[in-house]
Parts: sequence; structure tokens; C-alpha cells
Amino acid sequence: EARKAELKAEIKALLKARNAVLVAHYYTDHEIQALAEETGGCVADSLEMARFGRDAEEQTLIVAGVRFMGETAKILSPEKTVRMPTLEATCSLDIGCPAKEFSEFCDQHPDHTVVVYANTSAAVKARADWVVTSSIALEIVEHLDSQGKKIIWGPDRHLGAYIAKQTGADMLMWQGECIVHDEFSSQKLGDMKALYPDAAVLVHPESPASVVDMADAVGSTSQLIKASQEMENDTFIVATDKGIFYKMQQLEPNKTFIEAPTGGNGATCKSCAHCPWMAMNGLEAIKASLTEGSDGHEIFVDDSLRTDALIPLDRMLQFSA
Ligand code: CIZ
Ligand code: SF4
Repeated sequence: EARKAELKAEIKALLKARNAVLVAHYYTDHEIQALAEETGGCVADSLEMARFGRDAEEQTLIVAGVRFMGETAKILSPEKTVRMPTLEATCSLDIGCPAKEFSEFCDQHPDHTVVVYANTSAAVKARADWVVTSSIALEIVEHLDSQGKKIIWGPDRHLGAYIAKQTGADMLMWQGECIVHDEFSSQKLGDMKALYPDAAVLVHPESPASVVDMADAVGSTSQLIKASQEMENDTFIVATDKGIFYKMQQLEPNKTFIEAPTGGNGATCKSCAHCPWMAMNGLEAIKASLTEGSDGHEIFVDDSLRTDALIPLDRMLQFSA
């Protein structure tokens, strides 16, 4: 604990000295989110992180999250230095959607509008007509469907299936998934609901359809946080990364938040409701991002890729403005 306090003090001083600001995702560890708040940075979902980074006055952004979030920040703010606690922090959706294969899939369906989730590489974004985050995906697909557009959706198949069901849009799915949300178990959730009959169930739509079907509210991280404030229940069972409890508990200290169960049929969980890549954003790594050279920390995006990826990203930001 003493070492932690020392590290936090060092990070605070370094942020000031380097004209840097810490931007953290809701899925990072609680102490990282608290540090971002204490230092005038932001704690947010990926859409809000992108906006905050773009509008920040500081010259350097320290992005505590996963790699696509750093890349998005760099695409939006090429004049800023974007650093991450570690460049190893990736995402199973990004890994499961290589640009070359995805581009070939798109080429096979040239009459389709390509909509990709923010959890993708700059190269995949560059191939897309639209980038969306989970907080705005439903509205954008609704908009495209109302124009009679057929859609290629990638990479999260669960989120895609949920959106297709809600909107009735014609969607061809890339078969990717988030290793964290994919593990939530509807069978175990049923048992848990029986134990807490008055609890409301909050589910992120990257979870399997069987889990989404049991939800009292479905939405992105920011939407689930809002639901936890607006719903009258005292207890909530939450199917998303447990990092989100920091903000839920802060806003509603008198409510009880319980992790939704993971791992079906007696299997033990692998991620256990916490993203292993988000978990790489520790205090030591944040300090390293402020003290070490650019290797392993700084985000660079190739110029031509950047200009191509900016178009669908800007489209999303304009749409949501
Ligand atoms: O699962 C993720 O990585 C999410 C929810 C990102 C986001 O949009 O904030
Ligand atoms: Fe990717 Fe899932 Fe981790 Fe989010 S929680 S960064 S979608 S692996």
C-alpha cells in the first residue's frame, strides 16, 4: 500500500510535468479509474474516451485501456502524443478480425455497407464505411436499415445478433467474440436470479443471446451505468467486466452490485468477468508510459491508414454529436 501511494504520487507529478492526461476505460482496475479522476482525466466508455482525448488541451494522452482505444485517439489527434501503459493490451475481437481476411470478406459483398465495431485495428477501420461503439451501434444500424442498406457487421457476433434482432436489419456477420462477455452463463444466471428475486439484471450485448434474453436492461457500459441509477431496484446482477463496479458503486453507494456468473456446465471461468488485457494497465505500467522511451508505449498509425480510418470514425462522431 505504501508503494502504491508512492507510485500514485509519482504518476501525478509526471502527468503535470509532461503536460499529459490520463484517460481510462470503465474496465480498468478501480485504482486506475480513481487516479484518472483525481488527476483531471476521464473515466469513460470508448466513445467518450475518443471525444475526451480529441478535445483535451494536454499534448500527451495516456490511454489506459486496450490498443484500439489508443489507436482511435491517435487517429483523431495525430498532433498529440498518444502513449499506453503497454502496447500488449489487445482485445480478442481485434485479434479475431485480421484486416486482410476481413477485407476479402467485404470484397465478396460489394453491395453491402461495412459497419465495424470500435474494437478493431486501424486497418479494419480503414476498410469500413462506419465505425460504431456499443453505445451508438443500434441507432446507426437503424439509420442505415431505414435507407434500405444491407450491412456487413464485424467483428462481434453476439452484439451483431442483438442489433439484427432489435432492428430487423439485413446483416452479414463476422464471427468474432469477446472472451470476457462470451463466458457469461444463462444457466447459472437463472440460478442466481432465483437467489436474488428482486435484483435487476444488466447485460452488455457482447454476451450470448441466451444471457441477453434474461436482461432487464441491455446496453453499453455507459448505458448500464445509467440504468443502475435510474432503476429502483436495490440489487443488480451485472453481466459485463467487473471494472464497471467502480463507477456504479460510486454513483449509487447504497445499492448492491453482483457479478453475473461465468462458465457453463461446471467449467471454470478463464477471464472471470475481467478482461486480461484491461488488467495490464497497472500503476507500474502507467508510470513506465511516462518515463520510458516510446518503444512499447507510443502509438503510431501509418498516415494513409489514418486518413482512411478517420472517415468512418468521423461519421460516427458526427452522427452522435
Ligand atoms: O467491451 C469493450 O471493450 C467495450 C464495451 C468498449 C467500449 O465501447 O467502451
Ligand atoms: Fe475486448 Fe472484451 Fe476485453 Fe473489451 S472486454 S477489450 S471486448 S476482450
